[in-house]
Amino acid sequence: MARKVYSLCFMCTVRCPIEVEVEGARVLWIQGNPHVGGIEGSLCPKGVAGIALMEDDQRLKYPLIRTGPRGSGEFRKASWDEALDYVSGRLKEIIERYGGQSVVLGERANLATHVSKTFLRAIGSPNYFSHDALCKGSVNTACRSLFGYTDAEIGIDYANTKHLILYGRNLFEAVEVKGVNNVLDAMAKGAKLTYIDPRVTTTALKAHRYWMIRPGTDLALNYGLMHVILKEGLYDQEFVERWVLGLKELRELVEPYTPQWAEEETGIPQKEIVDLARELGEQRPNVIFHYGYRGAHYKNEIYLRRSILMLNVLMGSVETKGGIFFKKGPGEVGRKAPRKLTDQEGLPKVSQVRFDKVGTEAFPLPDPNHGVPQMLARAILSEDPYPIKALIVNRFEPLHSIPEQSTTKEALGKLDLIVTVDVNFSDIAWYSDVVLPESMYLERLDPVQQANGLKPQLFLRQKAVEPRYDTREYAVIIKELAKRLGLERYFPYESMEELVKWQLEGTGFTMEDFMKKGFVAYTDNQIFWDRKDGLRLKTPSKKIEFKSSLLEERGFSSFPPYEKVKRPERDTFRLVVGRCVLHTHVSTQNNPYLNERLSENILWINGKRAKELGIQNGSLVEISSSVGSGTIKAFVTDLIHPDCVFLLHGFGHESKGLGRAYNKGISDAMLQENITDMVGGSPGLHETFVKISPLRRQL
Ligand SMILES: Nc1nc2c(c(=O)[nH]1)N[C@H]1C(S)=C(S)[C@@H](COP(=O)(O)OP(=O)(O)OC[C@H]3O[C@@H](n4cnc5c(=O)[nH]c(N)nc54)[C@H](O)[C@@H]3O)O[C@H]1N2
Ligand SMILES: Nc1nc2c(c(=O)[nH]1)N[C@H]1C(S)=C(S)[C@@H](COP(=O)(O)OP(=O)(O)OC[C@H]3O[C@@H](n4cnc5c(=O)[nH]c(N)nc54)[C@H](O)[C@@H]3O)O[C@H]1N2
Ligand code: SF4
Ligand SMILES: [Mo]
Repeated sequence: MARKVYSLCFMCTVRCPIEVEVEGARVLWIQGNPHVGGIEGSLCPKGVAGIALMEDDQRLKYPLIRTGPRGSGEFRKASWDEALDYVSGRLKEIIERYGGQSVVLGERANLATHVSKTFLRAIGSPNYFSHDALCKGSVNTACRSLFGYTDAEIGIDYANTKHLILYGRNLFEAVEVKGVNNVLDAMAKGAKLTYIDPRVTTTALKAHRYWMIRPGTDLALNYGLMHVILKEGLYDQEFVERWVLGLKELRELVEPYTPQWAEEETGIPQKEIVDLARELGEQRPNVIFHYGYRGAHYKNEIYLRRSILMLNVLMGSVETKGGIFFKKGPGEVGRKAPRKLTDQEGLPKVSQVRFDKVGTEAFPLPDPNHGVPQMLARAILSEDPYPIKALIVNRFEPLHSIPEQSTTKEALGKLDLIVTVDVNFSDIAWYSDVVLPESMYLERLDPVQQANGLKPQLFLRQKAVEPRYDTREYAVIIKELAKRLGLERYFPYESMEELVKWQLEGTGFTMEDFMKKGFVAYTDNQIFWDRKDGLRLKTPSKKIEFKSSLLEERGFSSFPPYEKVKRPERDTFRLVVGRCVLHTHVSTQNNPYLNERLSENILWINGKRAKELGIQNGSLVEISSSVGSGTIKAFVTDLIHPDCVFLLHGFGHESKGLGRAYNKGISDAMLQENITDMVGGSPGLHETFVKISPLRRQL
């Protein structure tokens, strides 16, 4: 008899709630959880491909220990005891000789992040990092500079908006299912969509207004918009007067940036800029300037993201329906959140300088809870601030997710120990000394997800089927390592059930409560703070700081004048990258189902420029930057701005363990220079210029 299990998708990080139909050891069907508003059965194509991942015989099946040279792919199968004894033995030696700080653990932040952080604190290392800075570090810093809250503590009420403005937030391809459904619902009720991107994406096709902006000039557009909004008094004066610190300074800053000036820089007609400002003046406060999901485009990223957030504030679209809001947690209704291992009293605090120097004068502003991974290779190679000897990687791919792959490879070569926890035979797994396979998401129970929002809720990734191979849950793997290092006192569980029960103590919920619908809610009502007097801002002034103490106390300007962007010359282009609806970053290219749909990337290039260079649609071209080069098929099209070429992220895998994705397409990380927004923390993934030429000998 088939049964239904409520769980959370993990084909990407969005974690959409799902309903899994199971019969015996087989998953028959996965769909979105019908009980969750905005999901109601829907799933994206990658979510559907979860079954293909489960059944993939090329995924990691058992622990591996390397036998040949690094990168040779020569491993032997090991038992869990053998693999864990080996890793803990090597870690012990390294910690004794070089200290706990010589161990770095990096991961894509996930439900077990508190387990990773606990492990590092227990061994005396400050060196935890997540993917956050690579994805949106500067958005995080921008939010903290204005509101005192991180971006993770701020949400967007798409469903009730009257106008959504997206700056390269390609929502209909780089999806979150709930977001997409809510935007479609809002549009059905008459909401407008404005989309800005140098490339015509699916989202552009759905928009009422599309602007093919010159890449890198969004800040100029925003200064032009602000100029009109302030000059014509289109903003929410009551809200701004009550909450904003620094309006006068903003006014002075944008005074010279007329719409005409913005047109020259961005290529967007001035009349259209003025029209948008006036339209929003009518629709406010239920308008959203989307501050970005991936905010890692340019080296002035922090100021672009701040400007987008400031536009929301000017429109008064903060803590209002159809605008942006501050997420509410269980504390809001006098209840307790699930416990985290990091809450434990007695867990050591580590105060040493981090490998990336975040929190020091050299790099004061990025969020130390996440760190800055693109500094890893530099730190390993320079041994500054100290030698790093071991890297533990969980659900993260440093070879593709950090720019300048050649330098990352060089740095990895210097390490004494590389351990990877993954579900796929990723390139970093291929390069590791020990590979520890995690059970894929349908096969495991994970720590509790605390979903703060207008209504605080908890979700659970419940196990749908037993693991097919000799794999384990990450939190159990870490507990076993800690045990071998004599640190088990910080890990008060033997199994995932025990950990989840421990987390739920004091919340008023039990595991059984999740069986019925897959989630539990602390309240049924949406909570909005009073916009007149009740915004609990966490900035020092308790205001929305256009004039930011966070920035200015560290010597950074709150209102920098605009710097013109560099334009490409003759045969060079700005390299811009992004996602598509069929793949998740670098994870799914080997998925049997998704690989069949899309198995390699191609290079979008503007028709006129391609003609000048003698490049035909479908022909091979050489692409090279200062740090790497490769060969790729050209997609000649007028749907992209002439200044840039576009490459889908996630291809060019080198692991032969990925039988279907091996050597297909090229990696953007191989071409990108490692350039960072040193204020906000994100890499400038679109700051690299590449040279394109036709490949003379077509293969
Ligand atoms: N060059 C370049 N770098 C980028 C980006 C870019 O566009 N270009 N984008 C940036 C962005 S926005 C982000 S969010 C990051 C993402 O960076 P990553 O986290 O590195 O990318 P992912 O593809 O999400 O996942 C990485 C690994 O997780 C593994 N994995 C999948 N499921 C599981 C699981 O259940 N358990 C375990 N243990 N492992 C699992 C996958 O097999 C894969 O090897 O990259 C950033 N870096
Ligand atoms: N299918 C799928 N969905 C996903 C993910 C996934 O891997 N696959 N990943 C999730 C994650 S972690 C993230 S961070 C989000 C990413 O969500 P988005 O940020 O929406 O997605 P990207 O594809 O990274 O979008 C980059 C877009 O920015 C455009 N762009 C480039 N330069 C400029 C510029 O100067 N100005 C403007 N306005 N636009 C520019 C590019 O052409 C591209 O279309 O997606 C999430 N959803
Ligand atoms: S967006 Fe798609 S892949 Fe990501 S969690 Fe949701 S259903 Fe899964
Ligand atoms: Mo991301």
